[in-house]
Amino acid sequence: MKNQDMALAEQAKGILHQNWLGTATKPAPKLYPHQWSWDSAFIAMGYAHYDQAKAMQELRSLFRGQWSNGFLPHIVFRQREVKDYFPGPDYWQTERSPEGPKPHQAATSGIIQPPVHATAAWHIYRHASDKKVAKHFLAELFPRLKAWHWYLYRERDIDNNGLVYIRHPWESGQDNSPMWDAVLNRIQVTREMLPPYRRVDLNEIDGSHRPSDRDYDRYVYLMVQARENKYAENHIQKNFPFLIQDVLFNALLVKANRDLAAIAELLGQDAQPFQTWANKTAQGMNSQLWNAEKRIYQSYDRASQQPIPISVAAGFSPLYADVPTHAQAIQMLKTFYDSNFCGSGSWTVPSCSRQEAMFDPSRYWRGPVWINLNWLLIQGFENYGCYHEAEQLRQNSLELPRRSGFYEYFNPDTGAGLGSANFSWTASLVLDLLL
Ligand code: 2M8
Repeated sequence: MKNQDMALAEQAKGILHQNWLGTATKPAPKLYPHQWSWDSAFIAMGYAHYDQAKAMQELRSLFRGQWSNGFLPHIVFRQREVKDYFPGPDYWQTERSPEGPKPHQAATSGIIQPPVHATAAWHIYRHASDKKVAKHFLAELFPRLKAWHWYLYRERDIDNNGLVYIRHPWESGQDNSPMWDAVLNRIQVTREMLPPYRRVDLNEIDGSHRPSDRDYDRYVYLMVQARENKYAENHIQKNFPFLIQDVLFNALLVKANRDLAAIAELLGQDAQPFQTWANKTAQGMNSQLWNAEKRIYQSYDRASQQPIPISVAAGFSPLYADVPTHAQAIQMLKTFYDSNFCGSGSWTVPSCSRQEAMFDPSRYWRGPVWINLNWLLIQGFENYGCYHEAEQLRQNSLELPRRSGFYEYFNPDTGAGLGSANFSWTASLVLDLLL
């Protein structure tokens, strides 16, 4: 490894070390002081290269927050003494669900995040220095992973076409993506309809780099609606204003099912159910989420039964899960070049196409580069033999933190770091790219 790469890897390990809470890793020093679901999966994949015990611990501790119905919450509140995160447990009130954890067991949120966990578990095994211990770990986690995927298909595959829905923008992981604008605009909210709240994220970060207050009101509204329904999906689905069959969520689920099948095989268990789920979701994506005209996958607004005609970087994520045919992949590559997802003098990949009117190079999920999306697309390009694109994207993904630091996201025009400094998944995925 080159000296500059060695130095970058050491810095990345230092960040994970600083963000370690004793049993789990927080995503960022101050902005995100607890344990987040998909962050933990990405973080575990970084640890897997140099500290197998921590990698396993990261996932184990996350699954301690799992509900009795398999639901894996998007936050496990780790530091009960840390009050400065909004919304905390008092807002989620997950005790309203008979399936939520009891207060003495864990405090969690009432929404989920993209299912990268079986992928992380399999990744830990693949890179493990002690395979025996890693196999034992997989055997321990397997029932929990199965319960998690089964929850998704049982409770969220509303049309029985393999497409799992999300019911909150936070469930997508891409909170204020322009994809959600039209759907959120339909929701009429007044302050009287909301519990009093204060945004603590703005203590840390410039408001023009975060979601708007208008969006936050709608996030809080949707949180309250789910809790009023006691988190029972059969009630929530009836006429919830935000029900989306999201590309990224479903693509990651396809991949996670394939990885769960690999785990099952290793453990001598039946792998077929997970392959069947993977194929069903992949088919659902190809029939409902593929936009042949725009040559990219786009999410579907299930509440109003309409496609969401916005092109975002996550629209390429099906490449990562081997969902498109080779012919579709060639079409997607054209979009990658034509729709200003890349271009000379700019950093790839902006999270939203520059051709979209709502593209904003510094506002969170509306344009900035995110290392986790890049990491997915690098593998997606490799899957389809696009090694040149993969290598360019890899270089970009290393050069951004090298120049600007391990930021949460980056301005695609200037490469400047935005959001929180010392962000864990930027560090862990850089490690995965390097080691
Ligand atoms: C962001 O989401 C949280 C809400 O869960 C927030 O804005 O407070 C998103 O970028 C999400 O994808 C990420 O998991 C989380 C923690 O890094 O932050």
